[in-house]
Amino acid sequence: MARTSSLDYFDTESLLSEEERAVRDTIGEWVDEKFLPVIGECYIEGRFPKELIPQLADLGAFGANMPEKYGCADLNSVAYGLIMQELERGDSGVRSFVSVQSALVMYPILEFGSEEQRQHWLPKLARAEAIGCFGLTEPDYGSDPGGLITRAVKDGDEWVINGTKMWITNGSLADVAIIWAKTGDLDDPGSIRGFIVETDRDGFVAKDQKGKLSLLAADTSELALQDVRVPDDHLLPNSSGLRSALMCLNQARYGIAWGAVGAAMACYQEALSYAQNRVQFERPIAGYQIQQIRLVEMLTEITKGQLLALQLGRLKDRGELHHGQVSMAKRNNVNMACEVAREARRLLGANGILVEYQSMRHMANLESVYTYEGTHDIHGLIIGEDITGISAIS
Ligand code: TGC
Ligand code: FAD
Repeated sequence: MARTSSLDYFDTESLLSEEERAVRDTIGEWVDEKFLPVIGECYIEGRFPKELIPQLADLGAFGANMPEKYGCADLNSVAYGLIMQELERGDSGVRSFVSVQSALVMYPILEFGSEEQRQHWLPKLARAEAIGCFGLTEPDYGSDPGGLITRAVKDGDEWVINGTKMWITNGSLADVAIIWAKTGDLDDPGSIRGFIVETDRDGFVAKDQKGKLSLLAADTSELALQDVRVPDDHLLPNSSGLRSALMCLNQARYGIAWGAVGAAMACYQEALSYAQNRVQFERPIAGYQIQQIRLVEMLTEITKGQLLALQLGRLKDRGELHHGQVSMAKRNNVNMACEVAREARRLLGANGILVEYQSMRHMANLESVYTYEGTHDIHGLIIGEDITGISAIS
């Protein structure tokens, strides 16, 4: 007799609270009922389904782990992670959208902003009345963001910002951008600080990144800032150095560690069902040893990823998480999801290349997830430094 609940082979369900399960089920139902019916078409059209954004706001998906006084749901980290898992079970693009808004726009305002900035922006961002993006990466500074050349120079009671940011998720949809820049000039660059920049300011231009073969249902843009002026109170006053930007990345990488499990679960489920129904040589292909081992390996790796994400969340909720652990979970779970998606696509034969099935869409998306928020290699080197005490990065 097949175990019908085999997506949760080790009963991780029993390790979740009632509230955590309820949050997961609410988002999961939304993904099944509202998101999955439209994602295939959006993917082919190359557009993010932005008409669904208000529904995500109604579900409390934005800044879900942030305080109620700013209009957020104040959930714990595990519930937040389960939201990311369920969203990415739909598509990495929708998880990216929510991740950026929450971890990379709301979090820096909460952590490094003034009380006025928090009260002004967080409720709007939670209700998606404003959409945000996060500009750290530049054309010549990806893995090495400490070298960034965007400059913010003080002029009276304003800052004047010049620079180019590349590969910015939500860039063209955004009303507001968190821009990381060095204060000072080229001779004396000063330290890296974060700025809140409205995207309708003079000199701010966002341009869609064309030609992507991954994350087609997501907005990715280049931002050009030419003499963009913002008042002094748009500086995030408590941001200080690259460390502040990296603290934001920890939050987003945490969500990705969970999200990747969701993408892998979708691919495994599709592969299992296909194998049970597709008959070749007068037998379902699930009855052949090669396909069984393929499914067993997928499920084993997913199960390990689920347990890693859950323990990561428990450590985060206890305030005991360190960033090497986040790197290990992001690195392992994304790599695992890439392998699962590829194996699922192969199991599906020719049908596996069609958009009606999910595995190839996830497979293509996960190549971006493998690269962004720190590449697989960079996370390996972060962990390597953590365990040896020697940096092999530079
Ligand atoms: P390094 O000298 O190692 O560190 C500078 C300072 O930061 C501290 N630090 C951290 N703090 C908090 N969290 C972390 N994860 C931290 N990592 C390092 C460090 O202790 C130091 O502090 P202090 O006080 O001594 O100044 O810096 P480095 O220049 O050698 O950097 C190396 C490295 C590899 C750690 C880092 O730059 C890196 O992580 N590179 C990858 C870049 C990246 O992940 N970019 C992501 C851009 S955003 C994005 O991709 C969004 S996609 C979103 C979506 O669509 O979902
Ligand atoms: P590079 O840094 O040029 O790396 C190229 C290769 O060299 C990689 O294989 C890398 O692992 C390797 N490498 C680099 N350094 C070392 C080293 N020291 N040792 C060994 N190998 C090394 N950024 C933002 O700021 N905001 C966003 O919203 C955002 N969204 C993104 C969305 C998408 C779809 C993508 C693809 C990227 C996004 N990024 C964003 C940028 C992303 O974070 C960077 O692409 C990533 O950090 C890698 O930088 P890079 O592409 O310049 O690669």
